[in-house]
Amino acid sequence: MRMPHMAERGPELPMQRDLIDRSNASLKARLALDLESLRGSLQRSGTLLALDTTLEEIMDRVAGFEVVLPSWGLGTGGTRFGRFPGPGEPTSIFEKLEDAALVQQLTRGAGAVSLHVPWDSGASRALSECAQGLGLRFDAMNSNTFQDQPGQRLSYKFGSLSHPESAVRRQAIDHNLEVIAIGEAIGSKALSVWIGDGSDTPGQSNFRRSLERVADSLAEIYKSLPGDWKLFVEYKPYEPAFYSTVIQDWGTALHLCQGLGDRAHVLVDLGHHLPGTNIEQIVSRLIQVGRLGGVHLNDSKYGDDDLTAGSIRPFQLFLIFCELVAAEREARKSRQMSSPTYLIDQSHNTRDPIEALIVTVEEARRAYAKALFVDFERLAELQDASDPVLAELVLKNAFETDVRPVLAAVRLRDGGAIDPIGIFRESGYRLAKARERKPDWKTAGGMV
Ligand code: PSV
Ligand code: MN
Repeated sequence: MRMPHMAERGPELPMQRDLIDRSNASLKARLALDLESLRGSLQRSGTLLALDTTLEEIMDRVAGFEVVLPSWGLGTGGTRFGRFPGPGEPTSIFEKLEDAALVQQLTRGAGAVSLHVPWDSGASRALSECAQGLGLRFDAMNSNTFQDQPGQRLSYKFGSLSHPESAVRRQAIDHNLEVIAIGEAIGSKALSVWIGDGSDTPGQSNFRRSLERVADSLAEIYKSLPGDWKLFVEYKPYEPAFYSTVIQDWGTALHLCQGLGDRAHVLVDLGHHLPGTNIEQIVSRLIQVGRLGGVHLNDSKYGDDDLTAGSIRPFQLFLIFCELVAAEREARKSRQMSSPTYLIDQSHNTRDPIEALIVTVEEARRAYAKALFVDFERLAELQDASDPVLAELVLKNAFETDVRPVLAAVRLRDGGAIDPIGIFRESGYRLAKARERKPDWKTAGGMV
């Protein structure tokens, strides 16, 4: 008997199809009612007419909106005080891909994974085959020169791409080149660079010389970037350095990108801002100058950068998506801007990482879907008429639209789950994995 090729039989997915179908069947009728009630309310308010769209068109746009899963978010992260991995967590990149495929199978909104090297190690061919077999793609590659690895020749204790010694900078540059090579072999098209370089005390390092050294090091990396790749430069105000960070804000990241060339873009990690920062305005500025490469989705309450996107400030997330959707609309007309990459970058310390990621995919799509309900033409008129009250109402009306039926209907239509968390719990996936996977307390989980 001829064995069907993978492309014919489709990917082998982690969750049994009939479990999803059974759950969906029991929830379908209620979802249809909820969707019709939303359609009715949008018709009564004149929203669909004003936007010159249909609920089906909105659903298609939401279905096309995907986020990338971070390999490092598939295991328990932890803080510097400790880490509490749960049973059945992945112990290798291959097991992480299996869990990522489950998130994608249930949500249908996360078909790609971002790798972090050397946290993720595996032969390129095996990685490609595994991802392909699970129906996943690889997105941006992340280098890591913010830690020393066992057996590493020179230390990054006093910096990597900005280190005063050229040999350390060379080692860090070479690491980035290796990451690009791995990425090329597995079909990635972007390198994200985030460095922890900085200082802990005034006088420790020279601001200008450190930045010049980073610019020179990045130029070396950029020189070797394949023609169809992008370089993302990520900024962060502090941590691990607590006095000064070399790439501390979007202005510095933009300065570096502009010095590098057209394929260098700024990566905005939502958690990498001091409290109160107007992140939506930063996003807008970067769109305006054509340098927004991607967004790392997460949220922050104090100074952390690892809480679940939308869990603390959902209105801010919505406003960020308003900027992105407005730019998308304009780009669709002028066919300009290539859309930024949306990656999740958060650490799951007490929640099951799979559940946290399922929730985050939903949160990102929720913010995106709500932004699709903004009447941008009306908003522009009100802005020109200097009418802040009605302008705010345009945004609030969209923000308060309950898009849950849209999100669930899109998942159902695309073969996912109406109730992904419910199915995940009912399936006993973790328990089954706990029997199969051999936890290694040194390597299991996320940020290790
Ligand atoms: C740093 O805090 C960061 O946001 C960078 O994107 C890293 O690659 C990631 O988190 C994982 O530590
Ligand atoms: Mn990040």
